[in-house]
Amino acid sequence: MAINNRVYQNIPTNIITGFLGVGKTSAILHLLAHKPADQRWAVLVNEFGEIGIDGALMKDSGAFIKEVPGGCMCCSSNLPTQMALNLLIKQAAPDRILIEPTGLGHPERVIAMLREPHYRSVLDLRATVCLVDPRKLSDSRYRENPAFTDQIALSDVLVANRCDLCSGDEIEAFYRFATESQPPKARIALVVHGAIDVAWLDAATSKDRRAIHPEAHAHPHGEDHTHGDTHVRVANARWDRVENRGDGFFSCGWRFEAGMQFEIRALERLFSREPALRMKGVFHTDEGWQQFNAADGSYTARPCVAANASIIEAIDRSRNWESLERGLLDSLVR
Ligand SMILES: Nc1nc2c(ncn2[C@@H]2O[C@H](COP(=O)(O)OP(=O)(O)OP(=O)(O)O)[C@@H](O)[C@H]2O)c(=O)[nH]1
Ligand SMILES: [Mg+2]
Repeated sequence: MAINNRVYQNIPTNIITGFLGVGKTSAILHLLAHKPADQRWAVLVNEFGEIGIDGALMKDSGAFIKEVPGGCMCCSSNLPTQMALNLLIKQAAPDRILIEPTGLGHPERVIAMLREPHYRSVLDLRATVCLVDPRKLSDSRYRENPAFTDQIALSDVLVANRCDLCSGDEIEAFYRFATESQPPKARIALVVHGAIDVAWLDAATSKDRRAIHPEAHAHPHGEDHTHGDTHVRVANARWDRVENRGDGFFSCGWRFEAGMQFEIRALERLFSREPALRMKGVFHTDEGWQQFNAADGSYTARPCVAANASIIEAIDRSRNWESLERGLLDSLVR
């Protein structure tokens, strides 16, 4: 591919998959911190919610980041993703590209898009890495979810993350499951906080991996899959909210102008009440800018670089955002 007369060829590219909140962004941050110092890496991140948060979470990583918010990469139409990818290649001229699809996304179409003739000589698609929380393997709500099972099935490298929260039995069950996978995984590993090894990105790939639910995303945009069918409610000049839904999940994002300040203690109380299945945000607080990140019943909060606005995204299995919104508004400094 030639962009501005410069030819880009065979850029090593990896997809980092895994279900909502498993630790994909943590893994990418770990990889960026451990990459060869003389290389420039770029990240393409796709989020289910309309307000991208991961870009802000990775802002101080030093890498070139591009976000495609609002749906999953495969069906938020390939066009915005391809445009973002082309721009990322042109602007960053990267030595490697890491791609984080949404945790609710089915990886098959993403892999197919990257193998299209247009990208064949540009991208060198290396190992697909999937992170999985071993505790979820025994939960039928996850095992029956096509995106969850096919993220695992289509991965070359299968990594158990969040191992600090797992029992010995859960780790053992993961290991048994992973070693029985066919075709065999190139690498099976146990980590915490996404501490994956840079070398695993170049593990052997296999074109024989097949999706268990190939039909899962081969859909016209229908009743239960309305990515892009967003609902925006502008509350007033200082904040607004935007909703989306698809695959049985609902998302809601809020944007508060930077001049509005949150009480950090009130946010801590709000996040510890677990108001949604997945919630993350970047807030201007009375103790500076802070990122909050909640998944699976616990949350982390840490200082971060300033953003243009406080941004919050929540994902849940039902759409009832009123009490969370009230909680956010009640957390504002008066
Ligand atoms: N206890 C524990 N927490 C972890 C681990 N890995 C990640 N986390 C935390 O889990 C939360 C979600 O991590 P992310 O890296 O944002 O997960 P993600 O898969 O990128 O999330 P989405 O992009 O929203 O799907 C954060 O608060 C992390 O700090 C781990 O191994 N152990
Ligand atoms: Mg993420």
